[in-house]
Amino acid sequence: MADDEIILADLSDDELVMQMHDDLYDGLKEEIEEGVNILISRGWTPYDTLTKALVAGMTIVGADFRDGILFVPEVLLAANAMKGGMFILKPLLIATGAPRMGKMVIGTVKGDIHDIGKNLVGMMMEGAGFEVRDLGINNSVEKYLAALEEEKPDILGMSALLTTTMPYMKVVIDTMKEKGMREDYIVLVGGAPLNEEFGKAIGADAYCRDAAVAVETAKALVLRKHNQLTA
Ligand code: B1M
Repeated sequence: MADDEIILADLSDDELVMQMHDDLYDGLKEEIEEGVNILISRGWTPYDTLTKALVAGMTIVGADFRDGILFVPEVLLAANAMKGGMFILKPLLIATGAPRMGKMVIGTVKGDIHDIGKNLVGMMMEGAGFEVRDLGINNSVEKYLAALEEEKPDILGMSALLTTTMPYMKVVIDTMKEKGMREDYIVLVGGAPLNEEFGKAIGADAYCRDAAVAVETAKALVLRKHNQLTA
């Protein structure tokens, strides 16, 4: 072992989180997995581990990607490391014993292959008691509609990370309107380039800034829908 090798378990919580940001940046999947396991063993909640160590680290990657300091291959490695950490956290986020809340179909829109945020929303929704059918990435309007027919969910969730793909959400919502099925579902949208105004403009029920907001919004709107149905 090299003298200067860092022993993650010897670091304080703050040092470990900083080191995990560096390791995520460098795409070191095994180190990220080890770091996640250490934080959990120290009593960190899965949610804090996810947001403070992983999501915050990915924000740094995003800034340097934007500024041309990092390129696609490095960002793919960082994404792979992040997924390694999320894989460990997934069962912990889901195993909350929350009562059954409803069902959601979620997918990233056509032309877009970003899936980390969407996966995170899916995990947190499952943790909150929703059944989730994940359609993956690059979904055409036909794929969304087929899944709605098949699953009859309460909620359709759509994710887009590119300014060039976010308008596709309107294509899906407009097609739902044309087919007279828009009102049968709660439509939630999210992704880094979106905002509340965009959500309103395309006719979604709500824009969700992050996974925690998606869960809160979903719970509130499902409750409202059930109250309307029983009124
Ligand atoms: Co891409 N990429 N990327 N990328 N990438 C961004 C999005 C970008 C902002 C980077 C930058 O320039 N700063 C930029 C978009 C610019 C723009 O359109 N304005 C960009 C670009 C340009 C590209 C390419 C075009 C690069 C190229 O090829 N030249 C290309 C496009 C490929 C395509 O999709 N067709 C590309 C490719 C890639 C990789 C494949 C390398 C990789 C994706 C790997 C993967 O996902 N499996 C990648 C990554 C990792 C990023 C960044 C760095 C990180 C995204 C991420 O995972 N964030 C990203 C920079 C950034 O966003 N800051 C960037 C972490 C995640 C937890 O956050 O996804 O925002 P986020 O999800 C949040 C919320 O947004 C919300 O909740 C989540 C959790 O809190 N949310 C929802 C998301 N979806 C939701 C759905 C909901 C509700 C809430 O439904 C109800």
